[in-house]
Amino acid sequence: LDQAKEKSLSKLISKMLRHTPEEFGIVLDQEDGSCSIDTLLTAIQAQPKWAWIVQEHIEQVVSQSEKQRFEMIDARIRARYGHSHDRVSYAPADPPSILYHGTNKKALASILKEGLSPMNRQYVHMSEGTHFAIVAGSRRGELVMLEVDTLSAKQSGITFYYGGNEVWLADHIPAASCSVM
Ligand code: HQG
Repeated sequence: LDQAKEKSLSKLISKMLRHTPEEFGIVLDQEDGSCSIDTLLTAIQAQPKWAWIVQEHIEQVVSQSEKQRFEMIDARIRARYGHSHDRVSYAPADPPSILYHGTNKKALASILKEGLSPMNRQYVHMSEGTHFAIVAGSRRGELVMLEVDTLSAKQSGITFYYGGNEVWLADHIPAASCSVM
């Protein structure tokens, strides 16, 4: 796969494993959000544009993803994070004292008032380093970087979950635990 095709296939797999599996006849495991690689492959091949895809192409997308969006375990595959519908359950975990969330200027006033909400996803996404937060926040306008004080969030009763590869998740982050960098 060349880079453009790899990116485009990665987007299709994200759609299938994070957002609308039912649209592709995929049923995800309710606990971990996985399906068998065969199921995913069959669903991809059913798209006329992608009829030529084989398992190695999926493996390439999984291994080349800088963010390690997907995880393959034995004969199964899942998105590590980012789900909009099927809620994947994670074990609670203890985050570093500071996490980063990149957003855009237009969202700032609302975030500073209401805190961070999952919006169209199942969880708020934060990262351990600034790199992925900058990438996330730069997608929709002028970047604003927020620092999340995880200790203060925990004291307000927030549970943190680890999605893997520096990505942390929570149901909500109170405004009082967010500060602009
Ligand atoms: C904002 C990508 C107004 C929030 C990324 C964000 C990430 C609020 C947007 C992952 C708000 C939601 C997730 C509030 C939050 N008022 N706006 N109260 N609370 N927001 O895409 O974190 O490449 O659902 O700041 O890199 O941007 O797909 O979340 O701007 O890791 O693998 O509402 O998705 O990863 O946007 O991105 P998103 P996100 P992938």
